[in-house]
Order: sequence, then structure tokens, then C-alpha cells
Amino acid sequence: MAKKIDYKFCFGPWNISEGQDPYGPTTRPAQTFDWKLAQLKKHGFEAMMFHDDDAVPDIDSKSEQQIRKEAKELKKRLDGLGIVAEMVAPRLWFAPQTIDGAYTSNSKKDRQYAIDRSLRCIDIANILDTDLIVLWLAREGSYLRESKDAGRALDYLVEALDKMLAHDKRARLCIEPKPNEPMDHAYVPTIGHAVAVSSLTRDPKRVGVLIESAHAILAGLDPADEIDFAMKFGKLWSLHLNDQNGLKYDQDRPFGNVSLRSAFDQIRALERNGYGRNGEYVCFDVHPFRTTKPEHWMDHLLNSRRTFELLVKKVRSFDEKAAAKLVADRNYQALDQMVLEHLLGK
Ligand code: XUL
Ligand code: MN
Repeated sequence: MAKKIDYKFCFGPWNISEGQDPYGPTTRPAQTFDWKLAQLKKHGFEAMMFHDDDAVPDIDSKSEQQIRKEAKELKKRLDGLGIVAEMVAPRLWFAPQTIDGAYTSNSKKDRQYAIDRSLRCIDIANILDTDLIVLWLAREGSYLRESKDAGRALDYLVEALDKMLAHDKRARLCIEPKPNEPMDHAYVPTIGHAVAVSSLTRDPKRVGVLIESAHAILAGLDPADEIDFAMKFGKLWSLHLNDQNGLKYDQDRPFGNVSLRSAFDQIRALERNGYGRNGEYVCFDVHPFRTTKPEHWMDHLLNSRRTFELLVKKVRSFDEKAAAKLVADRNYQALDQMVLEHLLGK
């Protein structure tokens, strides 16, 4: 039997957010980036995810040279703390140039901004010694159907991915699909779409995917099936575990918060496909509740990791032989109860 995987965990600075939502301000005091790095280390997480402007603040106002200098300084700090950078992601949804989309904007000049910024992001990743570039395509979609052309958008997107692939032969691009929010309809809403897009690029084997549980649920899909699908193509290079209560706004709840069974199924899919065997991290894209007091600031992350670890034990102690017998006998009623009782500790 293959060796059991020891998982490595990570999160991003935005996962220790201060409680703001679209309808109200922060509910916890602002913290420095260094405090966030220290929390990560203190609580035994191995790596941090970065947006390009987490690594180099105010990136748009800085020269290439200055960006490199600051990225090098950050790398020194990370090395000193023993923290790995899992990935760097261009934040392409904040700038005035991305009001009408980034890679798929109707404005040529603005599309160029998105590409230039992505190339700087790859430079930062290089300095932070990660080859993983995460692309959450936040504003690549339509709000008003007649304002865009989905086929043309795909051409623009592939053109941008090709420029990134050409810029650095080592970079691996990891598309994080999400079906909606902030757009009404995203152009790359699911893992199937992302895998299809990869096949149009100049180097498909360097274009993979990142699955976020909540995003799959928002697309009406089962995150466990998305995991099996992506891994069949060898494309699951990162993971944002969390949970989501139905088709609402993106909730980023703690892992297992809504459905323990779905969380169990996601880990079962990860285990049977060997996720982590090539050094992939388990990242939690979870947010503290707005009501969380400062003294409980890290609990959503610690709880997500604890639930993950407890469920790994549940997956490893699940009687697969007995389950297979019930499948062979088409006794899915008994299989259903077997899963429930296993989760209930019976
Ligand atoms: C947005 C989302 C982002 C990405 C990183 O829903 O999940 O935080 O994970 O850009
Ligand atoms: Mn995410």
C-alpha cells in the first residue's frame, strides 16, 4: 500500500481579516503583515499564500526594480522565519484599469495592464522561490451579456496565459474557477472549463487548477467530484478548503462547517488520488466570523485544520471493503447509513 501522506497546511493574509463586509466596517483592530506572518508560524502552518500586493504593497506605483528589491527583502524575512511562499496571485480586481475586466476587458490598454501586472507577479514568485501562480479570474465574465463576446474573451484569456508562460519557463499557472461574484457569469466557472482552457495554451502541462470547495458548491457541483476530475488530468496543484451554505454570496466558512459528509468525501477523494504526494499544500480559504473577538482570531483556521485531520482519520478508518461489498450488492441504503454511522463514531 502507498505511504500515507502527511499533509502540509497554509493560508493567506486575507484569511485573518478584520471583520469588514460590504455593509459594515471592521470589527477587529488592524494588524500588521508581520503580525500575520508571526501568527502563521506560531500556529504551525508551513506556508503562506500571497497576492502580489501582499508581497509588495502599492505595487502599481513602483518600478520593476523597486518591486524586485522589496520582494527580495520579503524573501529574506520569510527565510528568517522559516516560512515558505506557496503561491503568488495577481490581484486583478482592485485597480481602475480592471473595472471592465482584466485579461478580457474591452479596452486593449487595460488588457495590457493586466498582462504587465501578471508578469511582475511572476517575477515576485520567482524571487519568493515558488513556481505557482494562482489566477482567480475575478472580473473575467459578464454582467451584461451584450457587452462582451464569450468566444473573444476566451481568445484574450489564452493570449494572456501564453504571455505568462513565455515570460518564465518555470512558472505554473493555476486557474481558480468561481462561477459568479463579483460577476454575474464567469467565463471559467468550473474545473472542466479550466482544464479545457489549458488545452488551448502554448504549454498545457504548465496550466493547472486550484479547487475551492465553496466555489464548486456555488457552481452547483460536488467539490469531491471536482477533485476526482482534476486529479484524473494531473492538474490539481493547489486547494482552498472551506464550506458554503447553498447558493448565496461566497461565504468562506470553516471547513466542514455546513456538511461534514461533504468534507469527508473531499478528503476521501484527495486520499485516493494521492494529493500532496508532489508537495502540494492544503490551504484553507476561510474567514473569521464578523462576530469573532480578537482573542479568538485564529480559531477558524485552527478549527479547519483540526476538522481536516480528524476527517483524515475517519477516511483512513472507513471500512472500504465493507463499502465495496454494499456497492456490489447495490445496497446503497445500507451504504448511506454506514457512512453516517462512521461519521457519528458508531
Ligand atoms: C475569491 C478567492 C480568492 C482567491 C485568491 O473568492 O477565493 O481569495 O483564492 O485570489
Ligand atoms: Mn480561494
